[in-house]
Order: sequence, then C-alpha cells, then structure tokens
Amino acid sequence: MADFSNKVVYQVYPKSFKDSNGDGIGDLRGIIEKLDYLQELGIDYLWLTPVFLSPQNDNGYDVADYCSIDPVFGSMQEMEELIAQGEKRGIGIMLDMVFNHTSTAHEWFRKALAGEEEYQDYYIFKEGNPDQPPTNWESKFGGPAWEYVPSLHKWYLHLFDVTQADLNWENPKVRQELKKVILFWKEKGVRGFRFDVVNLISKPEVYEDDLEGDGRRFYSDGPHVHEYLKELTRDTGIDEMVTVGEMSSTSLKDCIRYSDPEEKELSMCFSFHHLKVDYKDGDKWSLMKPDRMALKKLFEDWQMGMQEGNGWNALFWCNHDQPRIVSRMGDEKQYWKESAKMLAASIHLMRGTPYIYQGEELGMTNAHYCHISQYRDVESLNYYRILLEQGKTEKEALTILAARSRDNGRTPMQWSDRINAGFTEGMPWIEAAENYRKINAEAQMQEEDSIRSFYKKLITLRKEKNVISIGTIAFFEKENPDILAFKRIYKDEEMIVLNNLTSEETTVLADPSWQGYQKILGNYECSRIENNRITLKPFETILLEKQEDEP
Ligand code: TEU
Ligand code: CA
Repeated sequence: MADFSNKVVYQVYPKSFKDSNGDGIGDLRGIIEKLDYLQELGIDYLWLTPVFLSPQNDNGYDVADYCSIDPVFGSMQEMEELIAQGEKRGIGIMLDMVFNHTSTAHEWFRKALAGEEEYQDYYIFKEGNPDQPPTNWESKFGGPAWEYVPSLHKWYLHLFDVTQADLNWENPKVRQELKKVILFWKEKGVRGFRFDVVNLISKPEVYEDDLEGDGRRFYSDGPHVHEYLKELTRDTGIDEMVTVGEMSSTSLKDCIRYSDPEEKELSMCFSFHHLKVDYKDGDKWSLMKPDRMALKKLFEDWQMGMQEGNGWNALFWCNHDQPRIVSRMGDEKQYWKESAKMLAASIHLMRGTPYIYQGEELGMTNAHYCHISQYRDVESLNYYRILLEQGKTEKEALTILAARSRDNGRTPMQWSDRINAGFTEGMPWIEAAENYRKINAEAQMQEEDSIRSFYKKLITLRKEKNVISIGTIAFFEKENPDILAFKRIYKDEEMIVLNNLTSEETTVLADPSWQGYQKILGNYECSRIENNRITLKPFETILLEKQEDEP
C-alpha cells in the first residue's frame, strides 16, 4: 500500500461547483475551467462526488449506470478531458463509488422488478406480507428501511432513500460486477476512489428486529466487510492507489483494520464521531452546542488509537453532508476569519491526510435559509415532514434545518461578488448564501491574509515538514475543554500546536522545554508568548517549531 501522508485531497460536489452552460447546475466543463484555481491552491487529488447516470433523487448517490456520465454533468469525453487536464497539473482524479446500493432505475433492479430471479439476488429481497416488513429497521433518511413490491410479494431493503436499493454483497456475481466498474475507471486513468458508506455492505446472516435501535448495529462493520474489501482491492489491483472508505457509525477497531497497510483493504477512513458532538442524545435533529470536551476526547482516542494500531485517518471537518464548520464550531460573525483558520490548522496538523471541501478554504458559511422552499435535499425534506409530524412548529423545524441540513454544504461555490456568486449565468438549482459579496474566491486570491492563503500555507508546510506528514502525535492540556493542544515529533523535529476553541482569551502554561521554540504559523500577527505562559486570543492557533540547536 502506498503512503499518502503528504498529500491533500480537495472534494468537489459538481452540482454546486461551477456551471459552464447556464442551466444552473454545475458540470464537468466547469470543473475543468477551475483546475488552475485548484492547482494554485496546491492540492494533489480531486475527489469528485458521483457524476454517473442517475435520476438524481439523492444528487447522484442513486446510480443508474456506474460506467456512464449523467448528461446533466457532461459527457464521457469531458470526463476523459478532466482526467487528462488534472494529470497535467499534478492533480489525480478520485471517483466516488456508491457500492452499497444502486438506484432503482439501474438495469439490475429493473430486471429484478420484472421478475428475473437472478437479478433479485443482486439485491436484498425478502418474502413477506404487505403489512409486516421483515424487520423494524429504519432508513437513514427517515421512515422504514423496507419497501414492499406488490407484484413480487416481496420487500426490498433500502438503508437510504426508497429509490436506493441495497446490493447483496453475499452474491459473488455482484462483487464481480463491481470489480468490473473499478477496472473500467482505472483504465480511464483515475487515480483513486472514495467508497460510499462502504462499511455497510455486509449484512447479517439473520434479519431480526432491533429492539435497541434502528438496525445499524447489525449491518455497520458487518460480518464479512473486511473480507470483501480485501477481495475488491486484490482483484482490481488498487492497493497502490489512494482509496478512502466512508464509514458510517463505525468503530476505531474496525477503522484500524480497514486502513492498516498490512491488511491491504483501504488507504484511509472517514469516521464521523467528531461531527456528532453537537447532536443532543445522539440525535442529529436535536440541537445542542458542541461539547468541546467530547470533541477533544474523540480526537485523542482516534489519533492515538490509529497511531498505535498502524491505521491512517482521513482528516476533515466538512463535506457535502455536513453543515459548514465555521458556522458550527467557529464564530462566523465576530471571528469569522480567525475561527476558520484555527479550525483549518487544528485538522491539518494532526496525523492523517487532510481533505478540503469546496469553499471551506474560503470560510464559506451555512446557507441561512428561512423558508422550506429553499431546501432541495431529500433528507432535509423528509425530516422537515417528520419534525412537523412530531409536533414541532414550522419555525422550530426550520431552525433545526438551518443548523443541520445537508444543503448548508451544497450552496453554490462562491467564486466572486457577481450575481449568483459567479457560479452560474442562469438560475442556480439551489440558492447561494447571501454573504457571497464578502466571502468569495476572487477577493481571497488577492489577499495575503485570507483564509485561502492560510490553507495554502498549511498545504505547503505539509510538503516541507516530515514532522507534519509522518511525525508521531501526543496530546496535552487534556483536561482543558477550551484548548486543543498536541505535540508532533519526527526524529529531531518537534512541533507544538495550540488551538483556542473558544471566543474567550485563555492561557496555557508553557513547558520549560519549549524555550527554543519559535512560532512559524498563526492567525494573529502578534502572539503573547511569555516564558512561563502563552495567552491565546479568541480562536487563536499557534504552531511552534523547535529550532535546530546551535552547532
Ligand atoms: O452518506 C452516508 C451517510 O451516512 C450520510 O448521508 C448520513 O446518513 C446523513 O448525513 C444522515 O444525517 C453517503 C453520502 O455521502 C451521502 O451524500 C449519500 O446520501 C449517502 O451516502 C447515500 O449514498
Ligand atoms: Ca451546467
């Protein structure tokens, strides 16, 4: 397995990145136009969320054909051009493989529905009567996880939308088909893959009611998942490419196994525990302020656990399913720039490969929509209905969506202060956040002190310093909820990273051993570093480096 410790991945959500033809929907041509922007930022890989043929019920995560491009995004020729143009700029394209389920519009599912038993075995169909689903499991998008097909007298499983039917990985034919997809894209020259909810592919042998939860404990990190991943990697020869698995409700132990190079499963894992520290009682739709102590503890457990187990983390705050981090853990009003930079440093300087989600490098914020008609996401619309059914008022439901909707991460990329943030000449499929006149790429390209410039510095530093890419990590100030502090060591290189997670000033006692350390990066021009203590300003981040001893 190859090493991706000094690489940085940039995630593009094509629908919202750049529209080239004025239909209001981002497309491949738009991405090609912006490759120079990405090269200038310094990234190594571009992870593209699905652009395959799809009814777009879940914005492409409902795939109808894994080997063709949805016309809304462009053509196969444009995809080939994107790969070639990326290559020219040192940017490898990573594609998003949605292998837990297909769209119900996929040919396999259509054949299954038409009664072909061979294809019914591609999915998880269970006999049963119409008023009794096989289990009480719930879909992650709300409602039951089973749908009844009257013509077949059978139910099928869908852990996500009703138009996303779960594939049956127990069937070797399914595994063969999916390997062919990987080989098809490998042949086209893509450099890596992200695997959607890949820890859900192995379902239990027996399907039973979950008396404690929604069913996830039966199929998350399921019985044969490690076996299937090894087989997929081995038979497609992707062990030297960058591969990242999205792990839903996973365990540290399993993530170590998925990403330990000796296991030859994946290069790294996304896990989400650190993004649930503001879920009240674990419920995404119940609001709470972020629990900073829990956040710190999770970082520590996962960083130390992965280090000890020889696993590798994908480091990230944002993606197309998450609200914007500066709105969530920072302060987008008073300390917008400071908090966005601190959040960037805290992630990029830990042990793992960092991911930047489009617009994160600009400090893009949540959408601040105030009407349900502004939302587009299937999950948001389902939950809006569910929240009203639970007795919430429209206003309460909208407050919850404003904090939690996936659409917060899907507003158009803010390129400039021109209409629609310079994203489209037409009517955007989803409204831009109003603050694009202030927060946009054009403005930040000019400014040395911008959030984007800070991200560039972090990327450059990772390339220059082994201590950042491969150094060991250890945490301190562990009992202090306000400061995320850690030390990185590689041979005789040492670094201290201090992050004030709050909008209040706070102090850290300086260790005498930091005497010869010097600040090499921060988000305030002057820092208060005294002999015995360091006073951190609101959301201040400081990177101190040990200077080489005098000869
Ligand atoms: O996401 C999986 C996932 O776990 C989230 O969608 C999560 O369930 C959701 O945010 C609940 O709050 C992946 C993709 O990233 C997502 O866009 C897809 O909708 C989903 O899989 C299904 O393919
Ligand atoms: Ca378009």
